[in-house]
Amino acid sequence: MAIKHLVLLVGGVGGAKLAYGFQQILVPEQLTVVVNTGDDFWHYGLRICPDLDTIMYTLAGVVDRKNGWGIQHDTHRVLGMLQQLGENTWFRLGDLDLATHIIRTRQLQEGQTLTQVTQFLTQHYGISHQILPMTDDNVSTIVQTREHGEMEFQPYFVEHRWQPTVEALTYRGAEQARLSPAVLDALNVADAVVIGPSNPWLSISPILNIPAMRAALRARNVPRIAVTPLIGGQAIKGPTAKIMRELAIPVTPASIIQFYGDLLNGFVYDRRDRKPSVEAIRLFAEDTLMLSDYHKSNLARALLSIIENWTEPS
Ligand code: FO1
Repeated sequence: MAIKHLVLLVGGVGGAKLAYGFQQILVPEQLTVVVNTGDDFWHYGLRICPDLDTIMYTLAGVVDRKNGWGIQHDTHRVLGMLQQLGENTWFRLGDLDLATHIIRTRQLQEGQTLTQVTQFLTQHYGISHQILPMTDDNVSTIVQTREHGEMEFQPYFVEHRWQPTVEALTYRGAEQARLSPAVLDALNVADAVVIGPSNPWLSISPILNIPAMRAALRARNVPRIAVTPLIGGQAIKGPTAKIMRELAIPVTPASIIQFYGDLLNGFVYDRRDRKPSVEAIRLFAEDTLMLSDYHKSNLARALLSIIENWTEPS
């Protein structure tokens, strides 16, 4: 069966690689990328949506490939001047990147939803595939740390380089958050849902903690497949393994499967790893290390083949 519509749930850099892979092999009508907004925050009076921008810049082909976020060849003159004026410039905003935040902030203040603003920005960046924030309501990931108590996400992740010890995570606003009509429409027509290899605790949980999202996923009797964020007991980038250790969770793909629970009916682990000993879910071994654009499309193609060959048990 050829796929009609795939919904991809993602966070930032890791998820962006898989989104790029799907962008290469699916036409715009076949793909919606739903993005975590739990990392969003206000900075210098601007609304910054790091994961949305990472996905947007990646699909527009302008992302800084070294960092995985921000715009390639950007300069930091504004940041330099802010530093001269005595600011602690821990969050590195590029000069070109600032334009996105200025436009977004103004449009939000004029009363547009984040979905509408994102549609405007993606159109102007020449992206045809649909990128949607997980919700138009405010959700903030809050990190409870041993050293500093409760921290907002960006100070934890960027200013403190995810070094504080995580004791717990909460997703402020998620319980009350609603799904936008655009996200609901995409889920209603989806014949597959893929959870990208993003950090389950930091990037995917904010999405799944919206009750309507969990309900919409459970209502879809379609392949719901997560891609492992771990290879050989390590995260490719970022603190997934570190956070799992701090939360006393074994750093294995089986723990990720357990974490997602009944929201999944399929899981892709890395072919370098041993098959997780988990029943009641379909397991697939693939090369999940997306070092090049070729690997990104290959993983997307492998997922598509899994979905197209999916048959419900009779
Ligand atoms: N990540 C960093 O590690 N350091 C930064 O200074 C930084 C700045 C930044 C600016 C704009 C943007 O859209 C993203 C930025 N990121 C930065 C990435 C980002 O904050 C995190 O990778 C995500 O929130 C986690 O997915």
